[in-house]
Amino acid sequence: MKKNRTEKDTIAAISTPIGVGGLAIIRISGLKAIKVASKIFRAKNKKSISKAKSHTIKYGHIFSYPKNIKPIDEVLLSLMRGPKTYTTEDVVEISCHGGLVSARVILELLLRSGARLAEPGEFTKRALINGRIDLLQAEAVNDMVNAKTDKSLQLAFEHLKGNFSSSIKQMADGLADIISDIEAAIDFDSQHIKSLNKKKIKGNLKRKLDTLEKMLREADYGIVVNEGISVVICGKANVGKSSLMNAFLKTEKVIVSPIAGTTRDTIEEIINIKGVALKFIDTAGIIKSAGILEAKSIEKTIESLKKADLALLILDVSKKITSDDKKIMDLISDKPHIIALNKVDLKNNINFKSMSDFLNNKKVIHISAIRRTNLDKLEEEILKCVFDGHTRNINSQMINNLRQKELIKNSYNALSRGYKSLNDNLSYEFVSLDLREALNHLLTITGQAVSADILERIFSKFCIGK
Ligand SMILES: Nc1nc2c(ncn2[C@@H]2O[C@H](COP(=O)(O)OP(=O)(O)OP(=O)(O)O)[C@@H](O)[C@H]2O)c(=O)[nH]1
Ligand SMILES: [Mg+2]
Repeated sequence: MKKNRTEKDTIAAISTPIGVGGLAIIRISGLKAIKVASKIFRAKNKKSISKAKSHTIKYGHIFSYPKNIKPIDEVLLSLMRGPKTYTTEDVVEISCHGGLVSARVILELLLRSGARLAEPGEFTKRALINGRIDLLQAEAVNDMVNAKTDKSLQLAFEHLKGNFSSSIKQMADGLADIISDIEAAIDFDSQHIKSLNKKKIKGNLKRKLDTLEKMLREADYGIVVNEGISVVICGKANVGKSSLMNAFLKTEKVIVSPIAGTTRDTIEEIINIKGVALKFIDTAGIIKSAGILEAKSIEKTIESLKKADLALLILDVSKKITSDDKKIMDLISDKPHIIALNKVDLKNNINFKSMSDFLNNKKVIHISAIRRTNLDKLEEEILKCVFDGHTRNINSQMINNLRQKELIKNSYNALSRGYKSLNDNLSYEFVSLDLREALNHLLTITGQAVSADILERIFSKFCIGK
Protein backbone atom coordinates (compact mmCIF):
# COMPACT_ATOMS: atom_id res chain seq x y z
CA MET A 1 0.00 0.00 0.00
CA LYS A 2 1.30 3.43 -0.96
CA LYS A 3 1.41 6.35 1.43
CA ASN A 4 -0.25 9.50 0.20
CA ARG A 5 0.62 13.03 1.22
CA THR A 6 -1.97 13.31 3.98
CA GLU A 7 -0.58 10.20 5.63
CA LYS A 8 2.56 12.19 6.42
CA ASP A 9 0.55 14.75 8.40
CA THR A 10 0.63 14.76 12.16
CA ILE A 11 -2.87 13.91 13.35
CA ALA A 12 -4.69 14.50 16.63
CA ALA A 13 -8.04 13.51 18.10
CA ILE A 14 -9.84 12.97 21.38
CA SER A 15 -9.79 9.20 21.95
CA THR A 16 -12.24 9.06 24.84
CA PRO A 17 -16.01 9.66 24.58
CA ILE A 18 -17.17 13.26 24.75
CA GLY A 19 -19.03 13.82 28.01
CA VAL A 20 -18.54 14.04 31.73
CA GLY A 21 -15.92 11.60 33.02
CA GLY A 22 -12.87 11.32 35.23
CA LEU A 23 -10.30 11.56 32.47
CA ALA A 24 -10.05 12.30 28.78
CA ILE A 25 -7.22 11.33 26.43
CA ILE A 26 -6.06 13.25 23.38
CA ARG A 27 -3.87 11.28 21.02
CA ILE A 28 -1.33 12.72 18.58
CA SER A 29 0.58 10.71 15.98
CA GLY A 30 3.07 11.58 13.27
CA LEU A 31 6.51 12.98 12.54
CA LYS A 32 5.80 16.20 14.44
CA ALA A 33 3.79 14.70 17.32
CA ILE A 34 6.37 15.58 19.97
CA LYS A 35 7.09 19.03 18.48
CA VAL A 36 3.39 19.91 18.33
CA ALA A 37 2.79 18.73 21.91
CA SER A 38 5.87 20.62 23.17
CA LYS A 39 4.32 23.91 22.01
CA ILE A 40 1.49 23.64 24.54
CA PHE A 41 2.97 21.47 27.32
CA ARG A 42 5.30 22.59 30.09
CA ALA A 43 6.71 19.86 32.33
CA LYS A 44 6.78 20.51 36.08
CA ASN A 45 10.57 19.90 36.06
CA LYS A 46 10.85 22.57 33.30
CA LYS A 47 12.70 20.14 30.95
CA SER A 48 11.68 20.19 27.29
CA ILE A 49 10.02 17.01 26.05
CA SER A 50 11.79 17.18 22.69
CA LYS A 51 14.74 15.18 24.05
CA ALA A 52 12.75 13.07 26.50
CA LYS A 53 13.25 9.31 26.55
CA SER A 54 10.71 7.17 24.74
CA HIS A 55 7.90 5.49 26.67
CA THR A 56 8.00 7.90 29.59
CA ILE A 57 5.25 9.88 31.31
CA LYS A 58 5.66 13.56 32.15
CA TYR A 59 3.64 15.57 34.63
CA GLY A 60 2.91 19.18 33.75
CA HIS A 61 0.49 21.80 32.49
CA ILE A 62 -1.09 22.78 29.20
CA PHE A 63 -0.70 26.42 28.16
CA SER A 64 -2.55 28.21 25.43
CA TYR A 65 -0.69 28.70 22.16
CA PRO A 66 0.74 31.03 20.80
CA LYS A 67 0.34 33.19 23.96
CA ASN A 68 1.26 30.71 26.66
CA ILE A 69 0.64 32.74 29.79
CA LYS A 70 -2.06 30.98 31.75
CA PRO A 71 -2.16 27.22 32.44
CA ILE A 72 -5.35 25.58 31.15
CA ASP A 73 -5.20 22.13 32.71
CA GLU A 74 -2.96 19.86 34.75
CA VAL A 75 -2.09 16.76 32.72
CA LEU A 76 0.02 13.64 32.30
CA LEU A 77 1.74 13.33 28.96
CA SER A 78 2.84 9.92 27.64
CA LEU A 79 5.61 10.14 25.09
CA MET A 80 6.29 7.19 22.77
CA ARG A 81 8.74 7.34 19.92
CA GLY A 82 8.18 5.13 16.88
CA PRO A 83 8.37 2.39 15.82
CA LYS A 84 7.19 0.68 19.02
CA THR A 85 3.87 2.55 19.12
CA TYR A 86 0.28 1.95 18.05
CA THR A 87 0.82 3.58 14.66
CA THR A 88 4.61 2.90 14.50
CA GLU A 89 5.00 6.71 14.33
CA ASP A 90 5.87 9.04 17.21
CA VAL A 91 2.82 9.12 19.47
CA VAL A 92 1.93 11.45 22.33
CA GLU A 93 -1.09 10.94 24.56
CA ILE A 94 -2.28 13.68 26.88
CA SER A 95 -4.47 12.62 29.83
CA CYS A 96 -6.41 15.63 31.02
CA HIS A 97 -9.45 16.16 33.20
CA GLY A 98 -12.60 14.67 31.74
CA GLY A 99 -15.66 16.73 31.01
CA LEU A 100 -16.97 18.66 28.10
CA VAL A 101 -14.37 21.42 27.84
CA SER A 102 -10.76 20.58 28.69
CA ALA A 103 -10.09 17.92 26.03
CA ARG A 104 -11.77 20.01 23.35
CA VAL A 105 -9.71 23.10 24.23
CA ILE A 106 -6.47 21.07 24.24
CA LEU A 107 -7.36 19.54 20.88
CA GLU A 108 -7.99 22.99 19.43
CA LEU A 109 -4.57 24.14 20.68
CA LEU A 110 -2.91 21.12 19.07
CA LEU A 111 -4.62 21.88 15.76
CA ARG A 112 -3.40 25.47 16.04
CA SER A 113 0.12 24.16 16.73
CA GLY A 114 0.41 22.17 13.52
CA ALA A 115 -1.61 18.96 13.88
CA ARG A 116 -4.58 18.06 11.72
CA LEU A 117 -7.80 16.50 13.00
CA ALA A 118 -7.66 12.71 12.51
CA GLU A 119 -10.27 11.02 10.35
CA PRO A 120 -12.35 8.14 11.76
CA GLY A 121 -10.04 5.18 12.42
CA GLU A 122 -6.99 7.00 11.05
CA PHE A 123 -4.66 5.90 13.87
CA THR A 124 -5.54 2.25 13.18
CA LYS A 125 -5.32 2.83 9.42
CA ARG A 126 -1.75 4.06 9.93
CA ALA A 127 -0.96 0.95 12.00
CA LEU A 128 -2.21 -1.07 9.02
CA ILE A 129 -0.42 0.92 6.33
CA ASN A 130 2.81 0.88 8.34
CA GLY A 131 2.58 -2.93 8.61
CA ARG A 132 2.09 -3.27 12.36
CA ILE A 133 -1.27 -5.01 11.98
CA ASP A 134 -3.18 -6.52 9.05
CA LEU A 135 -6.73 -5.84 7.91
CA LEU A 136 -8.27 -8.61 10.04
CA GLN A 137 -6.63 -7.12 13.12
CA ALA A 138 -7.73 -3.60 12.13
CA GLU A 139 -11.32 -4.85 11.92
CA ALA A 140 -10.82 -6.50 15.30
CA VAL A 141 -9.84 -3.16 16.87
CA ASN A 142 -13.24 -1.76 15.90
CA ASP A 143 -14.97 -4.94 17.03
CA MET A 144 -13.28 -4.66 20.45
CA VAL A 145 -14.51 -1.08 20.82
CA ASN A 146 -18.06 -2.02 19.79
CA ALA A 147 -18.31 -5.38 21.59
CA LYS A 148 -21.64 -5.74 23.39
CA THR A 149 -21.20 -9.11 25.09
CA ASP A 150 -18.33 -11.00 26.71
CA LYS A 151 -18.41 -13.47 23.79
CA SER A 152 -18.15 -10.78 21.12
CA LEU A 153 -15.21 -9.27 23.01
CA GLN A 154 -13.55 -12.69 23.25
CA LEU A 155 -13.98 -13.28 19.51
CA ALA A 156 -12.67 -9.82 18.61
CA PHE A 157 -9.64 -10.38 20.85
CA GLU A 158 -8.89 -13.71 19.13
CA HIS A 159 -8.74 -11.80 15.84
CA LEU A 160 -6.72 -8.95 17.36
CA LYS A 161 -4.08 -11.39 18.63
CA GLY A 162 -3.52 -12.34 15.01
CA ASN A 163 -4.35 -16.06 15.22
CA PHE A 164 -6.97 -15.89 12.48
CA SER A 165 -4.58 -13.88 10.31
CA SER A 166 -1.85 -16.51 10.81
CA SER A 167 -4.21 -19.31 9.72
CA ILE A 168 -5.18 -17.42 6.58
CA LYS A 169 -1.59 -16.46 5.80
CA GLN A 170 -0.42 -20.04 6.31
CA MET A 171 -3.09 -21.28 3.92
CA ALA A 172 -2.22 -18.58 1.38
CA ASP A 173 1.51 -19.45 1.58
CA GLY A 174 0.74 -23.16 1.07
CA LEU A 175 -1.44 -22.36 -1.91
CA ALA A 176 1.19 -20.05 -3.41
CA ASP A 177 3.75 -22.91 -3.15
CA ILE A 178 1.44 -25.31 -5.00
CA ILE A 179 0.73 -22.70 -7.70
CA SER A 180 4.42 -22.01 -8.22
CA ASP A 181 5.20 -25.78 -8.51
CA ILE A 182 2.41 -26.21 -11.06
CA GLU A 183 3.32 -23.12 -13.07
CA ALA A 184 7.01 -23.99 -13.09
CA ALA A 185 6.15 -27.44 -14.46
CA ILE A 186 3.86 -25.93 -17.11
CA ASP A 187 6.69 -23.61 -18.19
CA PHE A 188 9.05 -26.56 -18.72
CA ASP A 189 7.73 -29.57 -20.59
CA SER A 190 5.32 -32.47 -20.37
CA GLN A 191 7.96 -34.50 -18.49
CA HIS A 192 7.94 -31.94 -15.67
CA ILE A 193 4.15 -31.94 -15.61
CA LYS A 194 4.13 -35.73 -15.27
CA SER A 195 6.54 -35.45 -12.36
CA LEU A 196 4.05 -33.37 -10.34
CA ASN A 197 2.75 -35.42 -7.41
CA LYS A 198 -0.98 -35.13 -8.15
CA LYS A 199 -2.01 -37.26 -5.17
CA LYS A 200 -0.07 -35.03 -2.79
CA ILE A 201 -1.50 -31.84 -4.32
CA LYS A 202 -5.02 -33.24 -4.09
CA GLY A 203 -4.52 -34.22 -0.44
CA ASN A 204 -3.24 -30.74 0.32
CA LEU A 205 -6.14 -29.00 -1.44
CA LYS A 206 -8.64 -31.28 0.31
CA ARG A 207 -7.26 -30.30 3.73
CA LYS A 208 -7.58 -26.62 2.80
CA LEU A 209 -11.14 -27.16 1.57
CA ASP A 210 -12.03 -28.86 4.88
CA THR A 211 -10.61 -25.94 6.88
CA LEU A 212 -12.50 -23.37 4.78
CA GLU A 213 -15.68 -25.43 5.00
CA LYS A 214 -15.47 -25.50 8.81
CA MET A 215 -14.97 -21.73 8.84
CA LEU A 216 -18.08 -21.28 6.68
CA ARG A 217 -20.11 -23.63 8.86
CA GLU A 218 -19.41 -21.50 11.93
CA ALA A 219 -19.55 -18.15 10.16
CA ASP A 220 -23.18 -17.25 10.84
CA TYR A 221 -22.66 -17.83 14.54
CA GLY A 222 -19.49 -15.72 14.61
CA ILE A 223 -21.19 -12.89 12.71
CA VAL A 224 -24.20 -12.90 15.02
CA VAL A 225 -21.95 -12.93 18.12
CA ASN A 226 -19.97 -10.00 16.73
CA GLU A 227 -22.76 -7.89 15.33
CA GLY A 228 -25.83 -8.87 17.36
CA ILE A 229 -29.36 -9.12 15.98
CA SER A 230 -32.04 -6.46 15.84
CA VAL A 231 -35.50 -7.76 16.63
CA VAL A 232 -38.49 -5.52 16.13
CA ILE A 233 -41.47 -6.31 18.37
CA CYS A 234 -44.55 -5.53 16.32
CA GLY A 235 -48.28 -6.12 16.43
CA LYS A 236 -51.52 -4.22 16.69
CA ALA A 237 -52.16 -1.93 19.64
CA ASN A 238 -52.58 -3.47 23.10
CA VAL A 239 -51.38 -7.00 22.33
CA GLY A 240 -48.60 -6.69 24.97
CA LYS A 241 -45.50 -5.62 22.99
CA SER A 242 -44.24 -3.27 25.69
CA SER A 243 -45.08 -5.81 28.39
CA LEU A 244 -42.89 -8.31 26.55
CA MET A 245 -40.08 -5.75 26.26
CA ASN A 246 -40.25 -5.25 30.04
CA ALA A 247 -40.31 -9.00 30.60
CA PHE A 248 -37.08 -9.36 28.58
CA LEU A 249 -35.49 -6.42 30.41
CA LYS A 250 -36.71 -7.70 33.80
CA THR A 251 -37.71 -4.12 34.73
CA GLU A 252 -40.76 -1.93 34.22
CA LYS A 253 -38.82 0.34 31.88
CA VAL A 254 -41.47 0.88 29.21
CA ILE A 255 -44.95 2.29 29.90
CA VAL A 256 -47.66 -0.34 29.70
CA SER A 257 -51.40 0.37 29.85
CA PRO A 258 -54.74 -1.09 28.77
CA ILE A 259 -55.24 1.94 26.51
CA ALA A 260 -54.57 1.19 22.85
CA GLY A 261 -51.81 3.42 21.47
CA THR A 262 -49.70 3.73 24.64
CA THR A 263 -46.32 3.47 22.88
CA ARG A 264 -45.63 6.33 20.49
CA ASP A 265 -41.88 6.27 19.86
CA THR A 266 -39.75 3.25 19.09
CA ILE A 267 -37.74 2.18 22.13
CA GLU A 268 -34.50 0.18 21.78
CA GLU A 269 -32.74 -1.94 24.41
CA ILE A 270 -29.93 -4.49 24.15
CA ILE A 271 -30.20 -7.78 25.99
CA ASN A 272 -27.45 -10.40 26.18
CA ILE A 273 -28.82 -13.87 25.43
CA LYS A 274 -26.27 -16.69 25.47
CA GLY A 275 -23.52 -14.25 24.49
CA VAL A 276 -25.50 -12.77 21.59
CA ALA A 277 -26.54 -9.11 21.79
CA LEU A 278 -30.23 -8.92 20.89
CA LYS A 279 -31.40 -5.39 20.21
CA PHE A 280 -35.14 -5.38 20.91
CA ILE A 281 -37.15 -2.54 19.41
CA ASP A 282 -40.56 -1.91 20.93
CA THR A 283 -42.84 -0.16 18.45
CA ALA A 284 -46.15 1.66 18.37
CA GLY A 285 -49.03 -0.71 17.66
CA ILE A 286 -50.90 -0.48 14.39
CA ILE A 287 -54.35 1.06 14.89
CA LYS A 288 -57.08 1.53 12.33
CA SER A 289 -58.30 5.12 11.69
CA ALA A 290 -55.27 6.60 13.46
CA GLY A 291 -54.97 10.36 14.08
CA ILE A 292 -51.93 12.45 13.06
CA LEU A 293 -49.88 11.41 16.09
CA GLU A 294 -50.65 7.72 15.70
CA ALA A 295 -49.99 7.92 11.97
CA LYS A 296 -46.51 9.36 12.66
CA SER A 297 -45.83 6.62 15.22
CA ILE A 298 -46.91 3.95 12.76
CA GLU A 299 -44.57 5.43 10.13
CA LYS A 300 -41.74 4.92 12.63
CA THR A 301 -42.85 1.34 13.24
CA ILE A 302 -42.73 0.62 9.50
CA GLU A 303 -39.28 2.24 9.28
CA SER A 304 -37.96 0.01 12.11
CA LEU A 305 -39.51 -3.03 10.50
CA LYS A 306 -37.58 -2.35 7.30
CA LYS A 307 -34.24 -2.03 9.10
CA ALA A 308 -34.48 -4.91 11.61
CA ASP A 309 -33.01 -8.36 11.02
CA LEU A 310 -36.06 -10.08 12.41
CA ALA A 311 -39.71 -9.27 13.17
CA LEU A 312 -41.40 -10.66 16.25
CA LEU A 313 -45.14 -10.54 15.64
CA ILE A 314 -47.26 -10.46 18.78
CA LEU A 315 -50.88 -11.59 18.63
CA ASP A 316 -53.39 -11.43 21.49
CA VAL A 317 -54.86 -14.89 22.12
CA SER A 318 -57.82 -13.39 24.00
CA LYS A 319 -59.03 -11.37 21.00
CA LYS A 320 -60.21 -12.10 17.48
CA ILE A 321 -57.84 -11.43 14.59
CA THR A 322 -58.66 -8.07 13.00
CA SER A 323 -57.64 -6.14 9.91
CA ASP A 324 -54.91 -4.43 12.01
CA ASP A 325 -53.27 -7.82 12.69
CA LYS A 326 -53.54 -8.63 9.00
CA LYS A 327 -51.93 -5.35 8.01
CA ILE A 328 -48.83 -6.25 10.03
CA MET A 329 -48.80 -9.76 8.63
CA ASP A 330 -48.59 -8.19 5.16
CA LEU A 331 -45.80 -5.89 6.27
CA ILE A 332 -43.61 -8.70 7.63
CA SER A 333 -44.42 -11.51 5.22
CA ASP A 334 -41.19 -11.00 3.22
CA LYS A 335 -39.01 -10.66 6.30
CA PRO A 336 -37.69 -13.36 8.63
CA HIS A 337 -40.29 -13.47 11.39
CA ILE A 338 -41.47 -15.30 14.46
CA ILE A 339 -45.06 -15.42 15.71
CA ALA A 340 -45.77 -15.21 19.43
CA LEU A 341 -49.25 -15.65 20.84
CA ASN A 342 -49.44 -13.53 23.98
CA LYS A 343 -51.76 -13.58 27.02
CA VAL A 344 -52.08 -17.37 27.16
CA ASP A 345 -53.13 -16.89 30.79
CA LEU A 346 -56.46 -15.55 29.44
CA LYS A 347 -59.32 -17.34 27.70
CA ASN A 348 -58.51 -18.33 24.12
CA ASN A 349 -60.68 -16.37 21.69
CA ILE A 350 -58.43 -16.23 18.65
CA ASN A 351 -59.79 -17.37 15.29
CA PHE A 352 -56.77 -19.08 13.74
CA LYS A 353 -58.68 -20.00 10.61
CA SER A 354 -58.90 -16.39 9.50
CA MET A 355 -55.11 -16.24 9.18
CA SER A 356 -54.40 -19.74 7.95
CA ASP A 357 -52.85 -18.36 4.75
CA PHE A 358 -50.29 -16.42 6.72
CA LEU A 359 -49.69 -19.14 9.30
CA ASN A 360 -49.20 -21.87 6.72
CA ASN A 361 -47.99 -24.39 9.33
CA LYS A 362 -45.52 -21.94 10.86
CA LYS A 363 -44.45 -22.51 14.42
CA VAL A 364 -46.27 -20.32 16.96
CA ILE A 365 -44.84 -19.76 20.44
CA HIS A 366 -47.40 -19.43 23.21
CA ILE A 367 -46.35 -16.86 25.80
CA SER A 368 -47.55 -14.69 28.61
CA ALA A 369 -45.51 -11.52 28.95
CA ILE A 370 -47.02 -10.77 32.34
CA ARG A 371 -46.36 -14.23 33.78
CA ARG A 372 -43.07 -14.63 31.87
CA THR A 373 -44.30 -17.92 30.40
CA ASN A 374 -42.15 -19.51 27.64
CA LEU A 375 -39.78 -16.56 27.25
CA ASP A 376 -36.88 -19.03 27.09
CA LYS A 377 -38.57 -20.81 24.15
CA LEU A 378 -39.02 -17.49 22.40
CA GLU A 379 -35.34 -16.59 22.90
CA GLU A 380 -34.32 -19.98 21.53
CA GLU A 381 -36.49 -19.48 18.46
CA ILE A 382 -34.96 -16.05 17.83
CA LEU A 383 -31.44 -17.50 17.89
CA LYS A 384 -32.53 -20.34 15.60
CA CYS A 385 -33.86 -17.86 13.10
CA VAL A 386 -30.41 -16.32 12.50
CA PHE A 387 -28.15 -19.34 12.93
CA ASP A 388 -28.76 -22.99 13.74
CA GLY A 389 -29.36 -22.07 17.37
CA HIS A 390 -26.42 -24.06 18.80
CA THR A 391 -24.06 -21.87 20.75
CA ARG A 392 -20.42 -22.75 20.15
CA ASN A 393 -17.10 -22.16 21.78
CA ILE A 394 -15.34 -19.14 20.37
CA ASN A 395 -12.25 -20.16 18.43
CA SER A 396 -9.47 -18.27 16.73
CA GLN A 397 -10.58 -19.29 13.21
CA MET A 398 -14.12 -18.01 13.51
CA ILE A 399 -15.26 -15.58 10.81
CA ASN A 400 -16.99 -12.57 12.38
CA ASN A 401 -18.25 -10.39 9.55
CA LEU A 402 -19.85 -10.66 6.12
CA ARG A 403 -16.76 -9.39 4.27
CA GLN A 404 -14.70 -12.28 5.62
CA LYS A 405 -17.50 -14.78 4.93
CA GLU A 406 -17.89 -13.69 1.31
CA LEU A 407 -14.15 -13.93 0.66
CA ILE A 408 -13.82 -17.33 2.34
CA LYS A 409 -16.82 -18.53 0.31
CA ASN A 410 -15.29 -17.25 -2.93
CA SER A 411 -11.96 -18.82 -2.05
CA TYR A 412 -13.68 -22.12 -1.21
CA ASN A 413 -15.57 -22.13 -4.53
CA ALA A 414 -12.46 -21.40 -6.60
CA LEU A 415 -10.47 -24.04 -4.72
CA SER A 416 -13.30 -26.57 -5.26
CA ARG A 417 -13.18 -25.89 -8.99
CA GLY A 418 -9.40 -26.40 -9.03
CA TYR A 419 -9.76 -29.62 -7.05
CA LYS A 420 -12.44 -30.89 -9.45
CA SER A 421 -10.28 -30.05 -12.47
CA LEU A 422 -7.48 -32.14 -10.94
CA ASN A 423 -9.88 -35.03 -10.31
CA ASP A 424 -11.19 -34.78 -13.87
CA ASN A 425 -7.60 -34.82 -15.21
CA LEU A 426 -8.05 -31.44 -16.89
CA SER A 427 -5.00 -29.47 -17.94
CA TYR A 428 -2.90 -27.95 -15.13
CA GLU A 429 -3.42 -24.52 -16.73
CA PHE A 430 -7.07 -24.66 -15.60
CA VAL A 431 -6.09 -25.82 -12.14
CA SER A 432 -3.62 -23.01 -11.64
CA LEU A 433 -6.13 -20.35 -12.77
CA ASP A 434 -8.62 -21.44 -10.11
CA LEU A 435 -5.98 -21.73 -7.42
CA ARG A 436 -4.76 -18.22 -8.25
CA GLU A 437 -8.30 -16.93 -7.80
CA ALA A 438 -8.63 -18.74 -4.46
CA LEU A 439 -5.30 -17.26 -3.34
CA ASN A 440 -6.34 -13.75 -4.30
CA HIS A 441 -9.47 -13.96 -2.13
CA LEU A 442 -7.38 -15.11 0.82
CA LEU A 443 -4.95 -12.22 0.38
CA THR A 444 -7.87 -9.77 0.30
CA ILE A 445 -9.02 -10.99 3.71
CA THR A 446 -5.79 -9.97 5.40
CA GLY A 447 -5.51 -6.84 3.28
CA GLN A 448 -2.42 -7.93 1.31
CA ALA A 449 -4.47 -7.36 -1.84
CA VAL A 450 -7.20 -4.85 -1.16
CA SER A 451 -8.42 -1.72 -2.94
CA ALA A 452 -8.38 1.78 -1.43
CA ASP A 453 -12.17 2.13 -1.56
CA ILE A 454 -12.69 -1.06 0.43
CA LEU A 455 -10.26 0.26 3.03
CA GLU A 456 -12.15 3.54 3.12
CA ARG A 457 -15.44 1.71 3.65
CA ILE A 458 -13.97 -0.31 6.52
CA PHE A 459 -12.41 2.66 8.30
CA SER A 460 -15.46 4.90 7.87
CA LYS A 461 -17.17 2.69 10.48
CA PHE A 462 -14.52 3.56 13.08
CA CYS A 463 -14.84 6.35 15.60
CA ILE A 464 -12.52 9.36 15.55
CA GLY A 465 -9.55 8.84 17.86
CA LYS A 466 -9.21 5.09 17.24
N1 LIG B 1 -53.47 -11.09 31.00
C1 LIG B 1 -52.43 -10.58 30.37
N2 LIG B 1 -52.38 -9.28 30.07
C2 LIG B 1 -51.30 -8.81 29.41
C3 LIG B 1 -50.24 -9.64 29.00
N3 LIG B 1 -49.32 -8.89 28.36
C4 LIG B 1 -49.80 -7.62 28.37
N4 LIG B 1 -50.99 -7.57 28.99
C5 LIG B 1 -51.83 -6.39 29.22
O1 LIG B 1 -52.24 -5.86 27.97
C6 LIG B 1 -52.36 -4.44 28.03
C7 LIG B 1 -51.53 -3.81 26.93
O2 LIG B 1 -50.18 -4.06 27.18
P1 LIG B 1 -49.02 -3.22 26.48
O3 LIG B 1 -47.76 -3.94 26.81
O4 LIG B 1 -49.10 -1.79 26.84
O5 LIG B 1 -49.42 -3.42 24.97
P2 LIG B 1 -48.73 -2.81 23.65
O6 LIG B 1 -48.81 -3.85 22.61
O7 LIG B 1 -47.40 -2.28 23.99
O8 LIG B 1 -49.73 -1.64 23.31
P3 LIG B 1 -49.47 -0.28 22.48
O9 LIG B 1 -48.23 0.36 22.99
O10 LIG B 1 -50.68 0.51 22.76
O11 LIG B 1 -49.37 -0.66 21.03
C8 LIG B 1 -51.88 -4.05 29.43
O12 LIG B 1 -53.00 -3.86 30.26
C9 LIG B 1 -51.08 -5.26 29.89
O13 LIG B 1 -51.09 -5.41 31.29
C10 LIG B 1 -50.31 -11.03 29.35
O14 LIG B 1 -49.43 -11.84 29.07
N5 LIG B 1 -51.44 -11.45 30.01
MG1 LIG C 1 -46.57 -0.43 23.86
